[in-house]
Amino acid sequence: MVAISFGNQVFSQANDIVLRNASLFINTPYKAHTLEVNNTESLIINQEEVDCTTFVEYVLAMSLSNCHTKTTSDSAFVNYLRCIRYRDGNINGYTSRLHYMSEWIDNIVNQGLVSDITSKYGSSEMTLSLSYMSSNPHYYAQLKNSPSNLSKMKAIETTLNGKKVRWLPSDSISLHGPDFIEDGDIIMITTNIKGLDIAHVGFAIHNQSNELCLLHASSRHKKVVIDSQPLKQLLIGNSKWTGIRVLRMNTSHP
Ligand code: 2YP
Repeated sequence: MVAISFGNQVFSQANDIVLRNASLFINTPYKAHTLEVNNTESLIINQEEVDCTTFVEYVLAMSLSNCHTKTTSDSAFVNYLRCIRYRDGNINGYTSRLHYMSEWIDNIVNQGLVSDITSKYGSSEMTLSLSYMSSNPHYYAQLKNSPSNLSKMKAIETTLNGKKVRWLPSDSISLHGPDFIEDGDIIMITTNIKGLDIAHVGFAIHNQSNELCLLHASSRHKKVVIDSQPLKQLLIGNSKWTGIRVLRMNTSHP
């Protein structure tokens, strides 16, 4: 049994490998843009400071490779991280990185690494309409400085648009969460921001009152935390957050 303590609460998880690995990052500082360090795209591993996405990527790669410690050398960890972060695992420039979470999901579902739980339990369907990055190149150094990357990103958005995905709107999420969500599941928060699909990601964890909470790299708390506010309250408190998609790591995977 894994006992995760945070603040004055102890979360005891029945050997949940994902939460065990995620808990290694608790209090790790939040930092955006840790992957934007070189002009040439390469596999960056920086577990000393994370954003919501790199936190989930490192924990998933650790859990898939069954290594229970932060590592930069374990070859299985490095291989899984590359497969998670890059389209079909191939690093080939900035646009080969999976920037939109909908494509990030498809990539690892297609590799058999995770299952899309909301494809089964999602009560609603949305049609992807992605344009955020190509419409806001000034937010992305490698788009602002490269017309070639910008045109590639537009083409990627076009190939992704029109795809229908299942999701769960906030009003169908209770304080204790839908029963199908398990501790360690990956929670992807959908958004109404124009041209964007997902606005934040983290892990599901139920607190001692069995309320569904997020273990996530929080820009508000400026570190990795088990949020004291249940997910339901976070969703109500953010008008740009509309609901969730849920993924689960496959314990038997290639
Ligand atoms: C991603 O943003 C970036 C990737 O380019 C980057 O901005 C987009 C569409 N993609 O490689 C990756 C790692 O840095 O981050 C994330 C961002 O969440 C931030 C990091 C957070 O909440 O900590 C993912 O896309 C997850 O949710 C969205 C969110 N981006 C925006 O809200 C624009």
